[in-house]
Amino acid sequence: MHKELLFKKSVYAVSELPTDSLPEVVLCGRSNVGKSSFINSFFGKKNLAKVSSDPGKTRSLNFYEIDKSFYVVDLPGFGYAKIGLEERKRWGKLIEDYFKASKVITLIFHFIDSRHEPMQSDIDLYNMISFYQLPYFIILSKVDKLNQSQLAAAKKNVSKYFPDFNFGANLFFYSTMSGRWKRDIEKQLYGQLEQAKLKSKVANKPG
Ligand SMILES: Nc1nc2c(ncn2[C@@H]2O[C@H](COP(=O)(O)OP(=O)(O)OP(=O)(O)O)[C@@H](O)[C@H]2O)c(=O)[nH]1
Ligand SMILES: [Mg+2]
Repeated sequence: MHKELLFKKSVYAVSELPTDSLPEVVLCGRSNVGKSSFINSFFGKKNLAKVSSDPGKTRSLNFYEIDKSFYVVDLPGFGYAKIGLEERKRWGKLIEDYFKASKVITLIFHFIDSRHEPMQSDIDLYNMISFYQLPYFIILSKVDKLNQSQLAAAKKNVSKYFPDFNFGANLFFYSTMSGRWKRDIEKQLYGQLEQAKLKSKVANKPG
């Protein structure tokens, strides 16, 4: 399905954002939840995004261009204490500036490790982004590490903190170890991109 995948650029300041207006699908969440791994697994290219078992791997906004039609934007993870306070502040500001500056963010994927309860920083992130009223999905990652009853508990945990999220609608499972969960996310992703395209056509209509 995805033919052409390429790393476009790393962005360290909003002045460096791409200017070609392709829609942007943003991956955010705590450090080490599997955002970068998702890119490689979901789009089927092994070493496209840099992955590490050490949290704090992604240090800039990384833009990946998919089929010349949209960007996937991999954000630095938050919540990792070993990254210095100054660096964390800089990332936080960069992320907020990015949400303010970009006019083409189409969809948010917020990753939460399915083994852990959502944390205050997840709620803070949600509150910051929900201001922009963008389509928003929560992805519970690494579900290969859980058994059936733990999976059910993980869903429940999310609804405790995020009551507006329903499994299959805007809450999904994902594992890089299995293709099982990919189709549902793919459907939502392409559905949202299609809707955004229609909206921008209406907005740009002459007269
Ligand atoms: N078992 C399992 N491991 C995973 C999965 N996804 C990611 N991992 C592992 O989790 C670790 C962190 O993955 P990354 O993709 O680098 O996480 P990240 O969210 O990009 O982290 P930062 O760049 O620090 O924000 C790596 O060791 C991955 O191999 C998954 O679905 N299942
Ligand atoms: Mg990363």
